[in-house]
Amino acid sequence: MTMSTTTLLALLKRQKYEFFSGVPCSHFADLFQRVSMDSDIMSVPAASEGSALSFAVGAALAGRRSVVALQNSGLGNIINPLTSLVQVNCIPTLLLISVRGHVDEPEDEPQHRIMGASTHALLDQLAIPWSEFDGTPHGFMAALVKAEEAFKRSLSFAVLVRKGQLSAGVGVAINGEQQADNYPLNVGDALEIISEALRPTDLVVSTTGFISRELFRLSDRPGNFYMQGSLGHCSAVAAGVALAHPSRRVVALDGDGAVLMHMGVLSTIGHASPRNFLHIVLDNEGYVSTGGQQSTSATSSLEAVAVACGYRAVRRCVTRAELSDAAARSLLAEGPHFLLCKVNQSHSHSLPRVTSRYTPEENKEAFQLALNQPRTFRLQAVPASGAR
Ligand SMILES: Cc1ncc(C[n+]2csc(CCOP(=O)(O)OP(=O)(O)O)c2C)c(N)n1
Ligand SMILES: [Mg+2]
Repeated sequence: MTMSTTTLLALLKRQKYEFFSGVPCSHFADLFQRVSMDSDIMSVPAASEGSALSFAVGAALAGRRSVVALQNSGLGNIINPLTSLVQVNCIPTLLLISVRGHVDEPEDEPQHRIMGASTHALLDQLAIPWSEFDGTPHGFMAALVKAEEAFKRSLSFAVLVRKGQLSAGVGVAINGEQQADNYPLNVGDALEIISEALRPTDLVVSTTGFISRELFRLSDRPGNFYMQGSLGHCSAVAAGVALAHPSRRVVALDGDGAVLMHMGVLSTIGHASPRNFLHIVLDNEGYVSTGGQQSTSATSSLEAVAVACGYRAVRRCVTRAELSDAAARSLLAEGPHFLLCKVNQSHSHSLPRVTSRYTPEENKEAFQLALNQPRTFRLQAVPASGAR
């Protein structure tokens, strides 16, 4: 059974919900775009699930009923404010949790397997009552009534949403791809240009979602470690490799949503300052892997953050020529480098999954083999323009 996001919003409004925040999942269809256009509900696109919940708590303190939407992978980001803020202060909140890796869907991606099998037990352990959405308006209303009962006992309540249960709303079509259309390159173009600048010995750690899948499609090699899950942690993994292996050049291929989720890591990288490290952010101003929901990178200057955090050289590229020059220069001079590349939201129509060829463990083993080959590189003294 499937219910539209228009109906979902209407039912939330009937129950007097007035504030929405969250981090997208593809299961939510166009919910995030639709709520952002709804004048009856104030919405904040949060960088992480923990801050989404905290915004909701702030709104609740100010007297507004709040709902937070997240993927079950985001439970890891939410548990601290959920337990130490929401539960301790008795500020009950409605959670809409999309369930990836449900035990009934063994074909789902491996990064969701453990959380998929643990979501219900985790909520039970935290004493958060929940109900599984059945895909009907009646079922959603019944869940909202149960939420009311929980709120009376100062408890939060979770509604668990499965794949295919929410469909795009009716009325004005919302196309997430329109936002960054004005940039000439897409992720595939950018990865081709970057790949040309790489040496066979360079190591690459790529972020979860379409960026890893495009890299796998265009340039699969043993020196690629494809992150699946752990959104926002790709640059720390890559910088960890760079610090532990100073004789190898290491590249993090990141997304804007991922960087925003754990932006504090930029300060750590600037502080640790691995000279053999290049951080490339493919910024399409949205969460394209989950449907093109808007991120907040269009109104932030991630490159200015990197400068302020102590990266040695920072560049912003939009065109093919700019990216090609910046990638070549960054790979020759001492880092840490930060290269922000604005890209549009288009992708190849058939993006293969990394798991069609490797299990995560096989990918790790291939990467470690590539890492332990004793070839080294020497940094050359080419000044990167835009160096601070
Ligand atoms: C903690 C967590 N929250 C949400 C998700 C769902 N998710 C997977 S990929 C993705 C989008 C990431 O956006 P960005 O880094 O900008 O890459 P893009 O998809 O735009 O290439 C999201 C939200 C997740 N995997 N983990
Ligand atoms: Mg993005």
